[in-house]
Amino acid sequence: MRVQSIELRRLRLPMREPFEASYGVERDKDVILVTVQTAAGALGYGECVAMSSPHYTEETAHTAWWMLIDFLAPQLKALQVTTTADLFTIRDRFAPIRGNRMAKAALEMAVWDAFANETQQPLARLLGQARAEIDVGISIGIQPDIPHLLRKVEGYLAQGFRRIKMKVRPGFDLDAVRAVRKAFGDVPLMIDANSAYTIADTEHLQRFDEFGLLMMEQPLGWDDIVDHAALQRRIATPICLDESIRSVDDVRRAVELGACRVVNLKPGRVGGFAESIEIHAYCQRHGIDLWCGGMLETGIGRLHNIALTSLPGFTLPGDTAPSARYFAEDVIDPPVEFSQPGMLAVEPLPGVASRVRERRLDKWVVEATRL
Ligand code: OSB
Ligand code: MG
Repeated sequence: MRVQSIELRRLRLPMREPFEASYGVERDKDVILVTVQTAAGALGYGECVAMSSPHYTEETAHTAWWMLIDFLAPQLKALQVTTTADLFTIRDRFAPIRGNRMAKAALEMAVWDAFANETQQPLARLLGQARAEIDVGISIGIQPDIPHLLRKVEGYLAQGFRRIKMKVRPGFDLDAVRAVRKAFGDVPLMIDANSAYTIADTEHLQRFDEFGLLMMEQPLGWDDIVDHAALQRRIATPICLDESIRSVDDVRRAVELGACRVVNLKPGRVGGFAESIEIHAYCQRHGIDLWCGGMLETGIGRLHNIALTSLPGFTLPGDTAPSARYFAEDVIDPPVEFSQPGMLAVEPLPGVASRVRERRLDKWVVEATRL
């Protein structure tokens, strides 16, 4: 397979409801789609998970756009891919460019997707698929008050989601968790603080131990592992790292330091599928619980996350919900739907191209360029 051209499109896709976390509110999905066309005419898609503002990590859709144009796409001009081993060399081509892993992931995943398409192999199988169905949980944004939260939790449990994650921040945390435990008992429950606390809040964070949470996701600094290690020594709740994991080396350092017992893997955050496969292998070797997170992706990123989650080392339900949880209309058709309550089928798709609805997608495009 030879890479012929790369197209970038920026979309503004309407969301059904705003999504609030400690870092801010997301109202529309601002997304870069990367399309790789091969010399034989196959298409591959990749979605950039960078958000419109740098409040989750430092990348934004705007910075990713320019990284892709100025530095990343030129590295793949006329790239030749014969085997999956060649797909792993994309990381080496990108290595001289520091950071910017969301921008890198969008392009790298588009090439994997194109390779699956051109060779007509299911993407999940290329990645190392071990199962045909995955179980999923839901991530609930910060709600205006506890009654709103309880109504949301009730609705998602009724739909069959296998785990509840609630976003927290100082002022919307202990009482909210207590109320959910009181109303719904022993359901699999966790919290995600998106770096809203500091090590000075250790005593406050110890108070979550009484609720038997599955884990506490990224309570401290977005780029920290040292304070997380100190906190983990003083709380019983397992810490899960999200923002501070950018690479397999980050996972190794975090595990060696004792900064986490669980890893949230988002392929779009760590530079793509090759890095994800290595993180998965590391976690399997070291008995670290692993699950696949989400970034409010369109159906394209959603199908990619589902394919990755089919690997055997994903030990806990991920955040990949059906399309309808976020979008009235998705860029793929049919959208991602439950195969049975709380489960998603890993379809044997040779890349996502056959599911993308190009004509529908057009109406959300705000900027486009071909490289
Ligand atoms: O911290 O996991 C996070 C969404 C956007 C940015 C960061 C996060 C999230 C979520 C929602 O928690 C995950 C999803 O449903 O896609
Ligand atoms: Mg998170």
